[in-house]
Amino acid sequence: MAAVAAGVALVASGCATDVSTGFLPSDTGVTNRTGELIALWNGSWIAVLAVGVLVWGLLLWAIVAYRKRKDDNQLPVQLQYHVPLELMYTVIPIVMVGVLFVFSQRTVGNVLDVSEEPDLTIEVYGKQWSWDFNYLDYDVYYSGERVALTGEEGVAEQLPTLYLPVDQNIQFEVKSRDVQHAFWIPAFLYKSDMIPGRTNTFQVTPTREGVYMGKCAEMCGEFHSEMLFRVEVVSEAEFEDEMAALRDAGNVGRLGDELNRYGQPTEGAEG
Ligand SMILES: [Cu+2]
Repeated sequence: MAAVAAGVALVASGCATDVSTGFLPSDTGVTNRTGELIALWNGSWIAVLAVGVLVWGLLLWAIVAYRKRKDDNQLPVQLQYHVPLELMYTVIPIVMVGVLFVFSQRTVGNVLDVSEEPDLTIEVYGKQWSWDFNYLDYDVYYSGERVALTGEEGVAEQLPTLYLPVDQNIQFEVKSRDVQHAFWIPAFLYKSDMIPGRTNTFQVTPTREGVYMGKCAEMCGEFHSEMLFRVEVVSEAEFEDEMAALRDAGNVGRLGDELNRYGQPTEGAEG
């Protein structure tokens, strides 16, 4: 009962405090996807917690109500091969998994839907241990270098920076130059594997200006932990300035497959 009480208290206290930093995530405004992703996450937790409370309650009830009493040395009624009971505890879990599957599949389907025409396409290469960003519509690129985490001040500002214009539908085409990596902006609540020889594609519209952190989410070698980047979601005008700055710096063109470790070509987008 203590565990149940603690669980209920945790949920209750989370709901009572500031919603944006509460027990359940609720900051839905970072991208056009974060609302439904948070709804899926929170809905799943509420569902499994409800099932948990029911199961713990039944367990405790059975333990207490059917405990062995003094002078009671009879075996209780035996229920093996009780077909209705066995059907029940086969069918109910299947239904529960089915419900979680349907909701997950619906949300993932929306996140992976790339049928809309993007406003902007950015090609991202992961490489041991940094990132290349090709802004295809502007024919400019940025080539990142690993920044050693020395513990000194100001290192975060030196990280490779990916610029994104706010309120534009951006198509990401993520690839790898060498081994498997994963492109992850935690605040966007989505990560995409980067697999040598393949292209993974998704679209997202950042809806709030700000600075976010990005990282590699697939153990990829010695300096995996330093494979970091910054994301700046900026106004259209600022974004144009950054593109012009890349052009002025001579970063014209695209860093393509020819720089891959084995020169392997990357195949087109797969759904
Ligand atoms: Cu990596």
